[in-house]
Order: sequence, then C-alpha cells, then structure tokens
Amino acid sequence: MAQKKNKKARAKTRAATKKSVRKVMKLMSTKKSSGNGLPKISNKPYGQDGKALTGVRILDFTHVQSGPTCTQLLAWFGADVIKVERPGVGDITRGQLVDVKGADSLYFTMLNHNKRSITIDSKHPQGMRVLEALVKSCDVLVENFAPGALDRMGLTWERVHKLNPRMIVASVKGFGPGPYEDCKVYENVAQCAGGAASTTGFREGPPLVTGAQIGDSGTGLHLALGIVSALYQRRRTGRGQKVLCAMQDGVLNLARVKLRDQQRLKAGPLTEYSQYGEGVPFGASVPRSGNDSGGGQPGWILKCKGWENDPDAYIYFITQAPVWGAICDLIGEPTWKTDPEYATPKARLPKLKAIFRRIEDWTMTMTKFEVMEACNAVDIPVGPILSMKEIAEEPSLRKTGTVVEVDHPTRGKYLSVGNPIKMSDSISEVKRSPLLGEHTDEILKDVLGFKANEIAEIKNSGALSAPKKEEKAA
Ligand code: CAO
Repeated sequence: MAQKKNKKARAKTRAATKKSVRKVMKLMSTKKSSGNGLPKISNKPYGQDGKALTGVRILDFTHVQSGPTCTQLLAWFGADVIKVERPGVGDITRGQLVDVKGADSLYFTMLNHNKRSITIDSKHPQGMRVLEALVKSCDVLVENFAPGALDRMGLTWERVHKLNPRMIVASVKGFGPGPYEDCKVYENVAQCAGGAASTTGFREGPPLVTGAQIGDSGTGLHLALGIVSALYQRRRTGRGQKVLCAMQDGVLNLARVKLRDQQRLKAGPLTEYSQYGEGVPFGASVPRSGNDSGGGQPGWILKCKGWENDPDAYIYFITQAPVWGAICDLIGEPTWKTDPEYATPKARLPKLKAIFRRIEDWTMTMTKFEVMEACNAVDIPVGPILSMKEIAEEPSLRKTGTVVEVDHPTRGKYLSVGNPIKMSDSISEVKRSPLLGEHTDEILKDVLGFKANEIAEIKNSGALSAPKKEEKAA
C-alpha cells in the first residue's frame, strides 16, 4: 500500500516537474510568445518570479576550483546543478586543507553552494547508464577534467550530442589547441602562462603570482558567460554546442592591458611606469610595474599610521589629474598647484617617486581610514588595504550578502562569499554545499525516473558506492 502511494507521489512529482519544464520551454520559445518574441511582462513583484536560470538543469562534472566556481554561479542564478562525484571520495577538495576533522573542507564548501550531489562511478557500465540518463535530461554538461578524460569515459562530444542534441558541453582546460593542449594545469601555472606573473611584482624581484584566483575562478566566470550565451543561442537554433575556456586565455583576457603596453613599447618608454621617472631603460618586454597603476592616472601604495606593526596599514593613493589641486592643499604643498615643475601631469611624471614620498609623509600621520575620509571628502580616489580579517568583519559586506554566514551539518557555521553579481529579479540565497552523494536517491527517482527495482539493480552493481554494498529492492 505504502509502495503504491510512494509510486503515485513520484509519478505526480514527475508530472509536475515535466509540466513546469514545459511551461518554461514554452516561455523560452520565441515563436510561441507574444510581442517582440518576448513573453508577457510579469506582474509578480520583483524577486518573486523565479530566478534567471529557473528550468535549466546542469550536469556538473567539475572538480577543484575552476569548474565549481562556474557551476556555483549558475546555481545561484537558479539552475538545478547536479554535481557528479566519484563514490567514496568525491571532489578531491572535500578533503584538502581540512580545518575541522571529519567535515568537508572550506575549500569545498565555499565553491559548491546550492548544488545537489550524486555519486557515480563513471567507469562502471551501470554508472554510465545513470550518466547517460543525466545527459538526456540536462541542458548543460560542465567539466574541467584533464584533457581527454571525458572522452576516455566514453562521453565524447559525438556521443553526448547523439544522446541529446540540445546539450551544451562546457569545458575548462589549461590551454587551448596548440603545443600545450594536453597539459594538466593549476591556478599558478595559468597565471604564469597567461602573462600575469611576468608583469606582476617589483622590477628588481622575480615574477609574482597574485592571491586572487584569476586562473581558476576567473576562468570559471568566463565559462559561465559562455554557457548562458550558448543557452540563449539555443533558443534560436534549438541545438547545443561546445564551449571551451582555456585558463591561459582567461588570464590573458584579464591581463589585456599588459598586451596593450607591450605594443606601446614600440612607440617609446611607458611614461606612466615609475621606472621611466627613475631613468631605468625599458627592455623588449613589458616590465613588472610594482604598485604602479595600470591606467593613465599614477598611483602607489603608501604607508599609514601604524605601518610599523600592522602589515596592512597602507593605502593606495591615486594622483588623479583633476584633483591635483586638492591633493596639494591636503598635504600642505599649495605652491605645487601653480609651480610649472609640478602643475601638469607631464611635469610630474619624472618625479613621481619623490611626489609619492611627500604624500606619504602626510598619510603616515593618519590611519588608512582617516586618510580615506579626508580624501573622499574632496573626491581623491584612494583605497585602504583591507585585510581578510577586516573584510570578514565589515558590516556593509554582510548586509549586501557579499559575505555570508552559512550553517553546515558537520562543520557548523562558516563564512563564505555570496554571489557577487546582484540582480533585482533573481535574488541569490546561499545554501550549504551538499554532503557526498546526499541527493543520489532523489536524483535517481525524481530527476531520472528510475523505478525502485532499477535503482536497486544499479546500486547493487556497486556503480554508486565505494566500497561495494549489497542492497535490495524497496
Ligand atoms: N568516476 C570514475 N572516474 C572518475 C570520476 C568518476 N566519477 N571522476 C573523475 N574520474 C577519473 C577521470 O576519468 C580520470 O581518469 P583517467 O585519467 O583514467 O581518464 C581521473 O579521474 C582523473 O581526472 P583528472 O586527470 O582530471 O584529475 P587530476 O587530479 O589528475 O588532475 C587537474 C586535476 C585539475 C590538473 C586536471 O583535471 C586538469 O588539468 N583540468 C583542466 C584544467 C583545470 O580545470 N584546472 C584547474 C583546477 S583548479 O586549480
């Protein structure tokens, strides 16, 4: 009796899901909608008519950081993200940099919010049966395996496309086609190969990588844009496509101003680099520019009160031309406003180092926040160097949901970064990351529609668990 009831309930859920997917598809179909090919304007209050990606289902075959960043964003925008993980182990980051024994690491939890987890051994025939069912019922497959790994599993583009011609297959790889395409790549490899490291750091020192994960999270962001664009194109063409983001390309895109400067070198020295003012000749490649600003407004990091003991008591100070007069007044050098040696940006270029030293004499008399207050009052752009401690405690970031506190059943409360992209009609809630395989059963039943005896057969085969467990049909 209970079994019959369950069966009925599942059939009802499946029918409801199919109905709501049909509704979304109908709305997405330009032919059937009204006006300019758009549906009627919703009369529901903003933030209460679903989310941007409601109705989109993602087969999330990502691991470590680059891919998970991408699928986490899609999940925040309302996509149903089903993370496929290797039985028993899961995403390797679950167990990396562990701070709470026995709990998923912050590395994992902070990159996998709002997702569901299913464990599948993709190399097991029954595992492939489940994966193929997922391919048929999802809109996008996202993966960032080493080159060739997906093909070796049997999920070549041709196979996926045959199973589901509407499927978008989105990949992060270290390099695009070329001499390095078969290489495995991590964050810092990409920062180096994408041109960022050679242009970061001080001229006298070695290349430097940055703490911002421009290779991993940066490429994940690029991939997310590729995916939503492909979903948009699919509304017109009806078919899926491959989306590839190479980490080298993503980093280079973010370092594009340095390729700009590489070409400017032909026209003479880069006058806004402090090296020019110091009389140091330029070589054949863009040099490391320390804390020089990357644009036409010179800037530098200056000490503030307390710098001797606080490694973050510094401020980024920009000598923007239109507020030069205000800077001179603030630092007590009013004659610099009219002195031809200082009055124009061109005259100042060769002596920027000395000018910043003079400004620093002033900034050192105040805390970074006092400097910020004094400068902002007269529109001088400055940036306090905020430590991660200060960011974690900043009330305004908590208020906007950029820093959020999340509760987790095994690790307790922790801080995370919420969705940095704020939308007025698609409001993100941050939900904790899934436990390994937490949603295996509900995905098999409710998403894929497997019957109890089929689920038992799949489970008994060992394709979803490690070590192998015997289970009987319910
Ligand atoms: N069931 C069975 N096998 C699975 C599986 C599952 N659910 N999920 C993964 N595997 C297998 C893969 O099929 C692969 O097996 P083969 O090599 O036999 O084909 C194996 O696990 C390892 O996958 P991998 O090579 O991707 O993993 P790795 O740890 O050796 O390499 C990384 C990691 C990140 C270097 C590599 O995946 C890569 O270069 N990815 C592309 C670039 C990228 O995203 N880098 C950023 C990582 S974040 O810093």
